[in-house]
Amino acid sequence: MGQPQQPDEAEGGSAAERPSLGVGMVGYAFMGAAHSQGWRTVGRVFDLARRPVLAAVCGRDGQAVRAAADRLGWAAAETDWRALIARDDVDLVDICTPGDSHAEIALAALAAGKHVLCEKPLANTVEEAEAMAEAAEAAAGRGQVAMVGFNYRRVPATSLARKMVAEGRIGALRHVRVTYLQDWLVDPEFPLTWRLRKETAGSGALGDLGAHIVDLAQYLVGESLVGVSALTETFVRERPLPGGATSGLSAVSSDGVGQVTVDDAALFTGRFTSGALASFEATRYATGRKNSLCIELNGEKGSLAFDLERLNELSYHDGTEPGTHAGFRRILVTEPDHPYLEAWWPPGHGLGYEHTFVHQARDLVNAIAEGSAPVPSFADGLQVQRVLAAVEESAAKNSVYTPVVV
Ligand code: SOE
Repeated sequence: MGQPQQPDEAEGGSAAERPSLGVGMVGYAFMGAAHSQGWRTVGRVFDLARRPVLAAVCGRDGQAVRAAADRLGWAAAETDWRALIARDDVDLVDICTPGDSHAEIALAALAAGKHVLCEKPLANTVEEAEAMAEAAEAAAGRGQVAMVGFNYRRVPATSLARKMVAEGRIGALRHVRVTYLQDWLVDPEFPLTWRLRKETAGSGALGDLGAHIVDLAQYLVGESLVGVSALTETFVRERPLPGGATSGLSAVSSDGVGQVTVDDAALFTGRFTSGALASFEATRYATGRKNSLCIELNGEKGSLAFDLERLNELSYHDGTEPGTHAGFRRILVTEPDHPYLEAWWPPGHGLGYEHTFVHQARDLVNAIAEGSAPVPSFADGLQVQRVLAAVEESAAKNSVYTPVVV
């Protein structure tokens, strides 16, 4: 079994004296591995008032979770999330499971007095998200914090873009254009995993990718979407079960195949409070696009553009410059005075996807240490959930403009 990760005590010597923050994580697949990386690294890079300790990881399969604990650096393994929450060495519960268990685990953790980090989308339904936001608000009064894992806010370039929008560098906003494209479902023989069933995932590309871009757009703009018009589609409606008819999903199938009950793609337009217009595309069928997230904002005075495949860069056009030499310029976001970068490498030595989870851990630990409210809060996660619900409602009515219920 791995030992709890400690910050480098040789440097400065004081880190080990800081009060620890015991983390307990539920789930250890892709997101669990990414969060583990964040927890392992954060105290070694950033100067934190609390010292994160990877106390225990939880999963249903005892052998597999013990192997994951060793691999990912967790001190102990649990097979029941209730036992994880009950541990005295766990102060913070990090939820990295499919959406169908977010609400139950988060509500129990908050009731037990723990801080909570929950992967996106916050829940599978608006009702669950409402209960979670309500519980988080009550827990805040008891000094607990709850945050949603919208990690793309934590790319230095997107944080810089937010700062530039807030400073008025692009002026009054007119357009937002966002796409989040993947292609892992193009093959009709790709198996029916939990992500393709409504009861586990809530929705498909909409909740998985759409949730990210709705949050990112609203964060960058600093406003909420007030209404949407949407189309969704499920291109391949039946898929082979993983492992054939004997797999855990066999209840939903006959002859080794099962129904896809979520969307494969979601397209929608939206309106922000200020009247700015937005378009969104989230799909798992964009052949050749692996994890392509692009966002562009056009304002009266300028434009900003970000591409996750070039995440150390931000494009900026200053529309107030003389037309003779105006144009988009590439800001290399690796300077020490750029967001998060004071603690990393010398200028020009870029960061990657995994650093967003380190930054997420930093912001959460800081909020806990300072007793401040972390963002995105569960209330922010609920608002995104309401946008997703409006998208589904609009799509069901063939794109009728649907207000986001506040
Ligand atoms: C889906 O393919 C997925 O893993 C999402 O669940 C993540 O949130 C996203 O960051 C990458 O893609």
